[in-house]
Amino acid sequence: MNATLIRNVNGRKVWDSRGRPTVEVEVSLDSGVRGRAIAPAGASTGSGEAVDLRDGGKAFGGYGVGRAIAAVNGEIAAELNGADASNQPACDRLLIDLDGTPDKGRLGGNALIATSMAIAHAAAAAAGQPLWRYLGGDENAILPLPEIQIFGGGAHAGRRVDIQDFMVIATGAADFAQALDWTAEVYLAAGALMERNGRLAGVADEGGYWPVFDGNEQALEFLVRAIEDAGYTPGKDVSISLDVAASEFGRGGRYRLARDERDVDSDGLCEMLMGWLERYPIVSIEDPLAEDDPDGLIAFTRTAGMRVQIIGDDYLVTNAGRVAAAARDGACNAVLVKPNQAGTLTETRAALDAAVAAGWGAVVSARSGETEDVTIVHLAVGWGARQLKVGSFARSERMAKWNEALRIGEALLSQGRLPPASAFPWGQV
Ligand code: 2PG
Ligand code: MG
Repeated sequence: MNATLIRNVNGRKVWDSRGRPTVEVEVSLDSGVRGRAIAPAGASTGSGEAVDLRDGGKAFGGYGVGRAIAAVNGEIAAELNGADASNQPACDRLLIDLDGTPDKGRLGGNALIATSMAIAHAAAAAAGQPLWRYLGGDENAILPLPEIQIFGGGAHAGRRVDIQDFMVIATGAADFAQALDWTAEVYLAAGALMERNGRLAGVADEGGYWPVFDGNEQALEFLVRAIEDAGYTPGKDVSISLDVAASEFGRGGRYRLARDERDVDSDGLCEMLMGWLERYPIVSIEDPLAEDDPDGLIAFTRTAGMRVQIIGDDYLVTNAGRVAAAARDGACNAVLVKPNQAGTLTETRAALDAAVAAGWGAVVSARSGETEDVTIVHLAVGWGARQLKVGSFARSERMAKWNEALRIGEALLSQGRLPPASAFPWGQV
């Protein structure tokens, strides 16, 4: 018997945070040890990411995963039978070749990523280790700095405002637990502020407050006030991070800011964002321009890249080749790392490695459709990614991740300590 050989792969339909079906995979090894993982799902997706296999038709709004589950229990299980779970690259290679398409659409990115992550969990379990330690060892393991949403928007909030994520980063916190404490206070203060102003209307997809604002910039004004109301100094203790998700409202260099009733070109959007960087304590900005606007991204990075983190999400889709090319071109200075954009863990890791090689930042990220699965927290720690984005500070598909990080922190030699400020682009100026 070889303890780490795969004996069984079992797919089942489970449900995500939007009440949509998704794929869970359980991998069993020769020794009887098991690993399990669930695929998340995006709403604002990049056109270059691995695509989920969905059933279409009327049931569940077309989001059924019957075909993806059948792929797991059929072709994927047969192919992986006897493969060595402790050789993740070889297992992922089997999955990639078996699918055979550039976008993983035949077997489904959802089927592949759940399988790939379940293999890693099984291998870690066989080694008797938590996944973070199995991936990275003890010596340099450190918790990531959390990036936490306060207001949702864009595709996650019925396009009530155009900008997608208004987030905070506790740039002054000494450790992870303190970063969560401060964020909890800001989230609470933001809710109270919304209520006092007659704007409290529930939460968006990732648990941030529903954005009842008169314009995009008003969300920033409210966010600064919430930070102050909670007793912190904006830009020192707690800073602002945005995901503009500009691919959702821009194409061909034209952008429609519906909430502001404004149409702008690439230069106009850059100018608006530069104005925000002047007026608000913003340290990080994701997808400032659309995925089809590389010239705009290069121009924005040239202007703002020295003082702020510029993250590529839709533009880079967790793809190592794209990260390397963007680094050469001078577009962005950080990558968002979403395992299901790549489709396997090996490809996800390659994108992170490409970012590190370029001297870039990296933010491991959840999707807007999530579950209780906490794999990404282990990846962020085990791979040393230094930053983690999970959505807001409410709802258990989000809190499960923050809580898992607290547990991991207790086991680390670095305890809950966060990377030094100099590890981040905004700490270098
Ligand atoms: C993003 C993510 C998370 P989605 O754009 O970064 O906020 O959203 O999963 O819908 O792509
Ligand atoms: Mg994004």
